[in-house]
Amino acid sequence: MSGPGAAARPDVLPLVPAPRRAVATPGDPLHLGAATRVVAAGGAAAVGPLVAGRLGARLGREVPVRADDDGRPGAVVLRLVPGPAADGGTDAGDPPGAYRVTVDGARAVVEAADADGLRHGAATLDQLVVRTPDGGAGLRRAEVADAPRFGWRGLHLDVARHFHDAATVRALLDVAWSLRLNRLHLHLTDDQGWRIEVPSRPRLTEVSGATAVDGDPGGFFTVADLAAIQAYGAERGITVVPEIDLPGHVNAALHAYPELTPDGAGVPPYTGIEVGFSRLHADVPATAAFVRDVLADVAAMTEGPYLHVGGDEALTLEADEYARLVAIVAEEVRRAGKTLVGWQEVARARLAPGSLVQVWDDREDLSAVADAARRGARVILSPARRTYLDQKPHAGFPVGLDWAGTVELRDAYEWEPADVVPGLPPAAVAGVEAALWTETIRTRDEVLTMLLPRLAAVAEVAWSEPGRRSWPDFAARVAALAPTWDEAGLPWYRSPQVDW
Ligand code: TNX
Repeated sequence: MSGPGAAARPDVLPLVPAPRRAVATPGDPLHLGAATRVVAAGGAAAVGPLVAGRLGARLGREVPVRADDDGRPGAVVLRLVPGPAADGGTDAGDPPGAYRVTVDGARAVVEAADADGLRHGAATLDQLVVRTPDGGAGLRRAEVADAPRFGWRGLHLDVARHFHDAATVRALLDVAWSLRLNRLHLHLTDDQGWRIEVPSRPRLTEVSGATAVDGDPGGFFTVADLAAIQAYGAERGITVVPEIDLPGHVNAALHAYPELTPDGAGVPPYTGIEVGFSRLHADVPATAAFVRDVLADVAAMTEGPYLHVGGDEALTLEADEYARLVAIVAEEVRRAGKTLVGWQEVARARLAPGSLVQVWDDREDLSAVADAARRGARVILSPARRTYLDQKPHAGFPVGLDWAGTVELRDAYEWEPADVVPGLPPAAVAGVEAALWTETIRTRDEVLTMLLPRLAAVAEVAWSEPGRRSWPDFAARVAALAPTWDEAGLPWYRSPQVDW
């Protein structure tokens, strides 16, 4: 069966995010069938199973992976090549993650200088799959040369307000891979629940794993769950960035460990959705040991180089005590050998060069962020009006918040990362991240409906150079891509801004 979008727009290559160069070449699609096999040797072999698994799922048949290329038609070849070339001919050489895809009548070839480039090329290949009139499938003939604009292309998921399980996280990793994203930021702790097992502090999950917004069911990831999520991400080129939100957003911790409160009496669990009221106490003796235990344990189970420590909305902390607490947190991150990531508020504290500051509220004065960047921090852009995909796409939408206004598809698309923070040196922009908070988002289907198609818009802002981006062009490509979401059983929001 032909996807309706694909059939209606045979001229549009449904590539999202927009590649640097893409040409549809003449001729029938490369047939996918019994002769289809993935050929991957050496360093490319690590990517073979991803490509074979995905092609196999689209075809409904097993696709083998072979190390040798016998030259027969039907091969999908993955090859590591020394750069440059994949960038489509710029002189600057290839940034990490660049790739080239060529599909002709005989075979498909994906070439890149690194495995991540092969993974991005594999996602492009996946978007070139087309249903053929005989009921089979093929790959559109095309030549694509592509490279990312930013190195940090993230998706954030809040599993603290409502827990979302490993199966949902895997579905998101599949979507993130398909859009060439490379970070999954998991917001693991907040006032309403604690979602990651910490071996040295078992009460965090024993007690606060059970709570969630509105008394809904809780849940948490074990150390083994997190390892499995990271492995699934790594196969797709996605680094998991765990967040332990400190020194605010800690009611679940204070409830599990009463010694963290000044009178030692602890606090009741919290299941509302107010923010900003809870805090650690710099002068409570148990605080420093708690921060050390938790961050050392979480660092030890984190495969990537980043540890996100939150730092947002500690509204009941004076500036002085906030800075002392962030210094304690930053020291533990350094001791654990990780790079600190924090929300924009941490820019007011002293940070090691190379730390990452994540901007979220651009109604605030962001001069401290620009100052931190001049001292060596790098900046991730998640302006709520553009990238907070927990905000309703339009008034009256059944789930979502609207404190930042509504975020329609075009709002998520038409903005420029370099313009968000006044005075920010352009080289300080690490990238872009979309955020999904879950105060009102309970189910997998709600998660996906909030993300699609708006995540595709944010992904294109993160990946594609400004000169490659235009709304009408994006609208046509995303409409051509949507049938693949239907095919994969992913619910999505039919934005009225697109002619689906
Ligand atoms: C602001 S973004 C928050 C979160 C909320 C979110 C809801 C940030 C650093 N803090 O605690 O969940 O708004 O949109």
